[in-house]
Amino acid sequence: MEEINSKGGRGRSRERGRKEGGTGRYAIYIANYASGNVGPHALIEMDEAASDLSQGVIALSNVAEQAGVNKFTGGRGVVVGPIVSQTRSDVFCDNEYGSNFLFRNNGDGTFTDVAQQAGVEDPMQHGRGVALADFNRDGKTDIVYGNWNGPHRLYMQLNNRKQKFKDIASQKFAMPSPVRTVIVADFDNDNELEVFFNNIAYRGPSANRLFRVSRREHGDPQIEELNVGEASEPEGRGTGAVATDFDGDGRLELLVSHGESAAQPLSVYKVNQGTNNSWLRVIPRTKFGAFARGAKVVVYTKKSGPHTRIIDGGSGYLCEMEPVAHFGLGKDVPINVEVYWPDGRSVARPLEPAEINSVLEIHYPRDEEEVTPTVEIECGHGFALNENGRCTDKDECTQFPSVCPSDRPICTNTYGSYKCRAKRRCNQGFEPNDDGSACVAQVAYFGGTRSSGERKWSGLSFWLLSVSVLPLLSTHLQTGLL
Ligand SMILES: [Ca+2]
Ligand SMILES: [Ca+2]
Ligand SMILES: [Ca+2]
Ligand SMILES: [Ca+2]
Repeated sequence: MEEINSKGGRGRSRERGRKEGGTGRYAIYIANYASGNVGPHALIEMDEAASDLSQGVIALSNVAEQAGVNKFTGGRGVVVGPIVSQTRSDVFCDNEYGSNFLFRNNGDGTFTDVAQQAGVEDPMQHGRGVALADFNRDGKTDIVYGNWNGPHRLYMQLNNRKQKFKDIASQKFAMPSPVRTVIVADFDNDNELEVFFNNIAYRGPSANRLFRVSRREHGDPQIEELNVGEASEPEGRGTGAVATDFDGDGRLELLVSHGESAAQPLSVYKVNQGTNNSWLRVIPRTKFGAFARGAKVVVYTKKSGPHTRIIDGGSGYLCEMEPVAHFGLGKDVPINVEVYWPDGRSVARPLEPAEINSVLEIHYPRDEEEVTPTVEIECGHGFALNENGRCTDKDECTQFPSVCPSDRPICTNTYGSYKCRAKRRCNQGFEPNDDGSACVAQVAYFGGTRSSGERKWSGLSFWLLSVSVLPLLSTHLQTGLL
């Protein structure tokens, strides 16, 4: 512990169960700010062999080297949860003067940095607050973070390509600022998530900002800036912030702390909107009864599909979020809740109408509880129970081959729904691409080497092309997309 304190790491996050993905005991991930070859990232775990619980002795050890996370960097933000893994705890670090890390949990106590393959390295920027959420409700975890006076990022995890992300931040969202904490929460309980950027006024005013990121069917989420009201604090020296329901009315309050460059009092804000919206708060527990950091909570609704929250210990930056999955529901009705622990165990149970607008505690399953529940579980539109008693996407195209109308007969399955489109006909020399959204040049082969369809014409002399074939070719190029 001495080593850690002396390095002054700023982003801290608790992680449960490194070995085999979940022992029910917390570990602590520490992002250090390294100086040269001094101060690698640390991973502190309970050393069970050296501990004697009957005597009250709990020994800790730094296992970062064995785990493969002992990297040297300017560590800033850290967030832990199932990011590219289904339930195991992965680690994302946004760093300063160096590439970000995305440590995929290998399930054997080791991690592999997949940031480069995933497209989240962002090597030229200096990360600060970070949070995990599933903005488009496709079951894949997305990452949002702020860069210090650099473009802020909204990385959506792609559904079609494995463990890859793309930045969909709009120009306004990305606008550089001296950012500290970043919070994702549904502040007005309308069932769409907001992103709050806490900025520090350090060379002139810098207002805090709030964006709503709304899911769209078959498209990237829509991003709109909201009026953050008095929480804009243009002169605020904001350093940290948290969202929690202080007064128990089911709506989140926002607490902003200030300091570092000037002493200012804490501020606590209430949200004016959304008083008539429904909500649900879920608190999963470990087998020891502690808050289950690293757990994933999914609430299925009648109309708006599944909403996912990850209980993480240290997102934000210089602060720690509450270990509660807070769901705004708007006018929708929750029908089923599933909780996944880092070791892969899970429970599912239906939600009663009387449980809307309440706080639920969900305990780690006893052995007999994990089996398929005997009670009837509904999953809502587009989802159905699988053989394990968990809700999963319905593949409408396979289950109902004639689900699409005759004028748009080509069916593509999507998460929570499906798409129908017309058969695409392409001109000679072109063929539909994999998802049928465009015509692409047919692929031709010359002596075993692959080349594009246009190369077929290259065997002809250019002179000939210019006389008769070139007009034909250009017609194809213009009308290739029908
Ligand atoms: Ca997602
Ligand atoms: Ca909202
Ligand atoms: Ca409240
Ligand atoms: Ca589907």
